[in-house]
Amino acid sequence: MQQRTLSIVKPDAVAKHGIGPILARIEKGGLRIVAGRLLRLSRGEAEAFYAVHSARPFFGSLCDFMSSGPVFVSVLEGENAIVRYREVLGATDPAKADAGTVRKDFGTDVERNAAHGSDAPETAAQEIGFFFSARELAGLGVR
Ligand code: 3AN
Repeated sequence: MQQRTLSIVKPDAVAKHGIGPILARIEKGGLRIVAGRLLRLSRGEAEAFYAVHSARPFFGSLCDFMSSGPVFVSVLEGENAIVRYREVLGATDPAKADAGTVRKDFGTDVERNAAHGSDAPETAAQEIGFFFSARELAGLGVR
């Protein structure tokens, strides 16, 4: 099943010059980058993006971190893209991530874990719409 998913290279990985290497792993993993942009989230935008976690104890710290520097947001497309990208990323906690995964190699801890990938089709659609318009994505899939 062809799917799209949202990727965010987080501020920690951008600061470590991780954009290029992480995009290379995405492409080596068989996923196509169909949209992408460097931007900095405001604190309010980070709160809106992570609204589902607003009751969690780490919410404030997570939003501070996500608005602390530039991020690279992109839309990835491919066969089972959601699960496939989460395999490229590895476990949420870099200490538990498999060797060769993005979070193992670029992450520091559960908060500063280098990159985000959507976790389900509904959240992927919502998260893609948070950053990209339908117009930006029209006609960009490679066939
Ligand atoms: P994932 O991003 O792997 O789907 P979630 O949905 O459990 O993981 O968590 C969303 C984000 O919240 C994570 N990417 C991580 O940055 C942050 N997070 C999760 N658990 C913690 C925690 N215990 N402390 C700080 N931040 C956390």
